[in-house]
Amino acid sequence: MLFPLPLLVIATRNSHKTQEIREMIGARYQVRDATDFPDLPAVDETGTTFLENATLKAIAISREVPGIVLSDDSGLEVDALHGAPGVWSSSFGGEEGNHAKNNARLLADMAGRTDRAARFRCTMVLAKEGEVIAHFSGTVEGRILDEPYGAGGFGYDPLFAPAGHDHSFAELGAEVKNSMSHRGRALAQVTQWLEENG
Ligand code: ITT
Repeated sequence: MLFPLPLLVIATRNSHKTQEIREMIGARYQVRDATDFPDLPAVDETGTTFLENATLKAIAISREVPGIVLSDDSGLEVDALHGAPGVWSSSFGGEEGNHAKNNARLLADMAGRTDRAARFRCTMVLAKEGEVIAHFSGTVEGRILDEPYGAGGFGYDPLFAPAGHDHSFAELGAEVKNSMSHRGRALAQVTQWLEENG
């Protein structure tokens, strides 16, 4: 007899995040996200840290949907910009979720700078029925390129080359990105925790 895969609802409306998570764990979990539950409330990300915002999303969505909810708050930290865009990564260019404007602002702010060091950071929170169960974090170090390269991935991927690579995440492709990304590293801890804790 075949048992259905356990349901894991991702507290996001960013289809790229869901797609990456599904590529990494879709064989073990039935992955859904906030777009599969049209009546869910919008969550105001009023926190000043990734953990605060991930917690807000996980609590709000897990009050409304059955089972375990996983949130992902993530972004890019650039050393020469004192950690910006950080938790404001998705609206850095002035318009929420506009990746072209975000990338244009990043390139403008980085013009002429020799320190190109940066990292992606991802914090994930597991919650059930409005209560936080556990949280996890992953980072990937790298550098900001002088111009966008590649068409894969999303967000700042065309401008970010992970350490040890001369190509951007957008050029390296999903499999390579997932194997070393901030999201992949956080998610590996999530799945290990779920396996160990049922
Ligand atoms: P949800 O809040 O609905 O999950 P969001 O896209 O607004 O979606 P965040 O508030 O966590 O999510 O902002 C994440 C932003 O950080 C995202 O819009 C990108 O600009 C950037 N980002 C995060 N992970 C990235 C990745 O893997 N590659 C490129 N950019 C990324």
